[in-house]
Amino acid sequence: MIIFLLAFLILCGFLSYIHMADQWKALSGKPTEERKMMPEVPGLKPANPPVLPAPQKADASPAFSKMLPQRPRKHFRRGPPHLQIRAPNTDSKAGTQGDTKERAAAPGDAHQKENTQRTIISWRGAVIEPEQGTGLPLRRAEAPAKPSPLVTRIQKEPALLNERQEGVIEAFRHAWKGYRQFAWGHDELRPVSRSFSEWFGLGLTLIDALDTMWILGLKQEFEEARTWVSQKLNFKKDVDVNLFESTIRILGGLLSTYHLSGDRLFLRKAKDFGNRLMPAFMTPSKIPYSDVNIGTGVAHPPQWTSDSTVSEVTSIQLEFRELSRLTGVKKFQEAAEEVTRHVHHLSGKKDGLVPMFINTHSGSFTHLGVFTLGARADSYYEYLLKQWIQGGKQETQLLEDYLAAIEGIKTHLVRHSEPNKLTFIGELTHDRFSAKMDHLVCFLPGTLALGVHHGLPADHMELARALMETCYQMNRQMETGLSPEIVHFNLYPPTDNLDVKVKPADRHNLLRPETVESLFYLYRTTGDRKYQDWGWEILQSFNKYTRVPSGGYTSINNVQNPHKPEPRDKMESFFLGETLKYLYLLFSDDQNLLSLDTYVFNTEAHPLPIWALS
Ligand code: DMJ
Repeated sequence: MIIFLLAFLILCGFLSYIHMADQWKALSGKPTEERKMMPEVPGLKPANPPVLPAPQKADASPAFSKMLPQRPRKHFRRGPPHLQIRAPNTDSKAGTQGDTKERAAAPGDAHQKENTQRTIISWRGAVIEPEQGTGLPLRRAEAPAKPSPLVTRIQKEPALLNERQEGVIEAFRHAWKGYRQFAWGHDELRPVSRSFSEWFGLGLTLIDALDTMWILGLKQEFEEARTWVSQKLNFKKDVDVNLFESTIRILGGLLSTYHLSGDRLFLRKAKDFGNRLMPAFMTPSKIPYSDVNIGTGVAHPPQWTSDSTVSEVTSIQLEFRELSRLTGVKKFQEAAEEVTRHVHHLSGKKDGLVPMFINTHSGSFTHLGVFTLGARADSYYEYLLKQWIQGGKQETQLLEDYLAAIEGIKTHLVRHSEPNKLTFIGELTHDRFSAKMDHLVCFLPGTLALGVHHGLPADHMELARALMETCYQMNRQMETGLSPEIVHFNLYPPTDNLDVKVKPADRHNLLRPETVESLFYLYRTTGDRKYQDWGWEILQSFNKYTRVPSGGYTSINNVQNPHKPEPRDKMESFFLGETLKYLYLLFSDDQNLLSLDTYVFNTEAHPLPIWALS
């Protein structure tokens, strides 16, 4: 009897074990795909990281000299594609555009031969439905936008490309080749190790590069990326994003791509993403937190402080305002403009200059007395001007703050270096001047020139030209021809002939756009071809010292050592979103290619329409 009972109990235990094991397997198997998608953000490591081909050592030869672009060919016609305006596509409306076309080589398949013949795909970004597209802008978020003739005009008139534009296209293709092969759908390419890195886990480079592909006329690449957005981009993820960075790159990228392509997929994605960012504004002061979890809707400041960065909270307005205008949903614009109004009235400024931090509880500036045009303050100034332009030059408070700030800059931060008297922008710490200038500050000559283009005082242009020369010299005086992250200017005659000194910790170059961004504005507004020549020199330096043979470009550690620039193994998304786009536009002689009278570029180089006066 006892033996029988024991045997029965063992049998029952065995059967229930099999049943439970099946359930465990089902439970742990289900989220596998989700885990693969999880970003590698601090404190949120994927349990099961995506499988990649084992990284191989790339030829990290410092000179990369064999990889210099071939002498570009003579003029020939290309550029933005001829597009057919088709009848509305039901597929597109449903948000499930077929994307059924076969491809010989799937992106991210590192084993696939690059020269595999691919099926020619049609250009579908052109589906422009009568009720969609770039709106004739309204000043306020009162109604959804109407279609704009701008979109079709850009597409119908292929530009005459010159050799230098061809050089940019070649560089873009090389960068894209690396991203496509080794980092497809991930945030950033690590070109040397032929792998990728994640920041938000949202395909950052792909989204940042969408409108660049459109502008450069890279149909096939655009279409393939669009398919990824349609099928794989999912914002329903338990992941923290930085409000500012994701706004300027993702929201800005989606909105501008919608405007250029007229494809509502991008607007739908932008609206979804914008909604997920909104919890960031739920703070006691309405000054948004730096981070927000787009899956859970929980927003928070950085771990070490309840402060936000001033440039971050004041450089999301172009995008949120435009999102409201397009969707008719007012909350985006209202939340962003509340911040602008609040900062406008705050004390703690010095002749229009703002501190670098602001507290999300009290709403006051913190760390008072420190003023810079570099990191943490830079785009506050840029967005004052650009919002004023975006809104049809109606919002005089923005203009007043901008003009006051430029006077503050002239009074407190502008100096001249020795021996060559380069005009530069330094920093102020409790009334002590420091001759330190971030490369980030090189956005300023372009912004000043843009203001003059829109009717602001002509003396701003003098400062713009002088600063442009300085930013060029920050590149030129380096052995690689590429600017370091930070320079210090000599205020007294040095023993050598150089105006610029670089500290060992500041010698890196992250493929940033600011110098070429300003060159674009200076060329557009003056027509002086030397700015194109300077941009061409910089592109050649990128090709010589940062290009990775197997695909992609890399940040480098030492711009002063042409023999050993030390690749950092990362291609930032803004290299495709901004640097190459601005170079392409700089080399164009077509003033109507994204005219400064029609578009305003956000701080990540995504063009948004200027609202027409109603
Ligand atoms: C970009 O994300 C934007 O240009 C931003 O305004 C500053 N930093 C990078 C480029 O340097």
